[in-house]
Amino acid sequence: MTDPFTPEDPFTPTPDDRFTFGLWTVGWPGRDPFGEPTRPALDPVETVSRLAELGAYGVTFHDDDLIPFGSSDTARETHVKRFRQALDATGMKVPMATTNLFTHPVFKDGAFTANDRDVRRYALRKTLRNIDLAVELGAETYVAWGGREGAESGAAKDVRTALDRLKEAFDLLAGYVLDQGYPLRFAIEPKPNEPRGDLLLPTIGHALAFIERLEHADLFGVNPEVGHEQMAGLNVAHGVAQALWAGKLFHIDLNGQTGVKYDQDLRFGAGDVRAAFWLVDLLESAGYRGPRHFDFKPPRTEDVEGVWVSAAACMRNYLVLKARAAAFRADPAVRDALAAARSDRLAQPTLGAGESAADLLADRTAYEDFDVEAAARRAMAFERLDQLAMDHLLGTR
Ligand SMILES: [Mn+2]
Repeated sequence: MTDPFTPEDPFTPTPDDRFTFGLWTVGWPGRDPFGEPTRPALDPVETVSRLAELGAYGVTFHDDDLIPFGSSDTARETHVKRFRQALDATGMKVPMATTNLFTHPVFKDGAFTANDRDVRRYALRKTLRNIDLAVELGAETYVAWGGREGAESGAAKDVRTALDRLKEAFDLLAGYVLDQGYPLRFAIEPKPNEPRGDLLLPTIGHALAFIERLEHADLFGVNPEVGHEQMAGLNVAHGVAQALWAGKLFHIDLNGQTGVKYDQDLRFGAGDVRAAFWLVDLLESAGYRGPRHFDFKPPRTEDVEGVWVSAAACMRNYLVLKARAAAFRADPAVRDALAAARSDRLAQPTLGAGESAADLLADRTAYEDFDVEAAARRAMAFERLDQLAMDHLLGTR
């Protein structure tokens, strides 16, 4: 058997695979609500070079990942310069950036929807400043995760008014991007809870509906995260499919989660591997062109070397699942099973070309002469199809 981490391995990533990682992912030192960090902070320069060696395409960042909060302008310039040199030296790209609007205590009641107006204005300034840097570094997508936009109690946050403020913020940011002529789009990241008891825009569906109310809705899409949908007990592939259907899948956060519990941020492929299989099958078959971005946390049991093992495994699992999904789709037995499941017929419009409600009412075969009992007796044969998928996923086919 081939060593999984040697170049001869067929699942060794290259930049063409478009794998990206947040600086905060591998850089997470392992601080959690119950324990101190178990690892040292990573220098972004080291992160860029290690990820480049592993075959990644690029990195992404929150402003504070790159420039520690409160840095002077001189220190800021130095941090950006070192980072840019690391990018130039490795060829790594920065396709996405985002703002940290949740760590500093000033954001304890949120940022764009904080009850305090001065906090909201500060949050907008912090975001505008990082948008300028994101564009300078070549980012095409700006992710907006609500962070602490939410509440723990009922009367503390008037949700309808908070959504007015959230719309106001996004309308301002989009207007700025248009005025500057920046080639940047926004991707809203839903999450149901954590760190707040309840967050605004908790699922992909909530975010898609919200976007339609924005002044520059065409500049906004979603950045679904696997684990965030699964924290709400939802089917992530279904949610991502709806985002694709709406033309709104601007970015994606890949990771792992085992059901409805705290935000685990496991490496991609760990957790619900069947959900990961169907998600990769969807992204690949739909021709999704964006980065495959990992937003995970190497468990705090790992040392720094373990961090790189975990990061490499995210990419490896994606490529393994991609190969398994391709084999599933190419299998003649699967094609037969899809035909037996009559999956192709779903693509046939329910009405004939130009058929009206009156025409349908006049069609006796659709109702009066329709043999309901015979149609009810037809088997759908989905189990055979699904077991073929299991066999491919498990490598037994
Ligand atoms: Mn997460």
